[in-house]
Amino acid sequence: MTETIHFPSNFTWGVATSAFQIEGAAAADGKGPSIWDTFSHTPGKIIDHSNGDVACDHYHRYREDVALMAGLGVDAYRFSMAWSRVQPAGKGAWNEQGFDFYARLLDALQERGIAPHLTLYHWDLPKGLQDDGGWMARATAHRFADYAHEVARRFGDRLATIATHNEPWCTANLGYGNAQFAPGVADKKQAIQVSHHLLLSHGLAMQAMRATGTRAGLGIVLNQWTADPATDSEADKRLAALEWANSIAWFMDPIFKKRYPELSLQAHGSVAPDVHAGDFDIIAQPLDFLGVNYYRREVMSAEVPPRKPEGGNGFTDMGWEIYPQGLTELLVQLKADYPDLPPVYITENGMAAVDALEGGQVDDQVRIDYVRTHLEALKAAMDRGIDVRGYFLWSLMDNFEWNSGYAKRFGIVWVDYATLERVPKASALWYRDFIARQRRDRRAA
Ligand code: IFM
Repeated sequence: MTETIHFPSNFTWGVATSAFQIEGAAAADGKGPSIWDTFSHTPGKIIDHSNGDVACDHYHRYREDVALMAGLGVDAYRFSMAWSRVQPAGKGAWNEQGFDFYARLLDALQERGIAPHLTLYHWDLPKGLQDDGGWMARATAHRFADYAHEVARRFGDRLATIATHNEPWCTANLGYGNAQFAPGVADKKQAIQVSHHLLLSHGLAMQAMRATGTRAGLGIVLNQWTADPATDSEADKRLAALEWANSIAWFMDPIFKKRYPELSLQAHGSVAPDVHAGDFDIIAQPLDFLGVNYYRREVMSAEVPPRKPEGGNGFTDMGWEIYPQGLTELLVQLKADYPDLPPVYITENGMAAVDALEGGQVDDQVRIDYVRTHLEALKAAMDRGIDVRGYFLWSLMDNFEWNSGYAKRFGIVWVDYATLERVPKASALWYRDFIARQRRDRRAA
């Protein structure tokens, strides 16, 4: 029971969103187009034929949204900046009106005592850079460092943390590997090269931001899971080891060990990335924190057709297995593989559910159970010595779930897309009470 969980008194409780998923105002005040504007307007790409033109209209309703956060009593808000809002082409001129929006948002958060945790890149590359080759072009990594430098120079003293990338695995594998995400390329060699350029851009951005002297904590956010063999067979175990190497170690090893995992390099063979001398020295910048996004595990099966996860705890509306203990196992495994693991934030965790607004309420008990069991799993990892500093629930509100459009709801606040009205779900009230209880118990201790 959550009543018995006690997190440390300085633990950060937060909620998370990203720019393209909530802001709307796609062309307002000088914003340039991003690859997600282009992609979502391409017929056949988004399941419900929607786009991000309006989304939750957070650009105009941010004050209401910050008030919602204050009502929840969160300590912190994780959000991303739309690069093409502040630099319309991704190179050249800055857009002061775009920066002004984020300054207003920071003011509103500051008024409410909510700490801002910024992500620089949550998948919405400026179209101008895509026209120059996107993440396949090594030069894009340098443009990203210029952008990171400018943001840290302007806002570095107002931000609690700055993450370079959100889930580069997705940018590479869904954007360039299987075309599910923008820019819609399906080419394994490109996906692997892009992952290297993303890591390089992370390292260059870290250097550029450090050079500003910012006191914000600097890091990266990775989506991670455990890879379990479906059975005890050697074939399943081999697949599980390869999945861990390709998805987790592929991004962790360069940062913490200045190399790519050997297992993956062997498996990739001729599609291994082109790595320049000195790249790993750039990538392996010391991190102030690692952001971990955890939703599910992978179960690896060599059988045809593959065995499916048993799903004893059920599946989410995304079809993802609910597996809270995977969060404990993941964090323990990370610490074993990377003894110098920096402090961790759980930067995303939450679920898509089939919600319904009835009588002005949304009874999403299933989401409450998901969050509660994952918090228990998180605390179990902390009790085993993993240094975790905070938890950000994904997501503050229902929003544009990429190629699923508005058909999947991850929010703890319901959004009526016809009126843009926000209604806190039962999970929001539960999270509010949970945070309040943590504070009360802290005071009593
Ligand atoms: O909505 C996404 C988010 O943008 C990145 N992490 C996973 C979430 C749920 O799919």
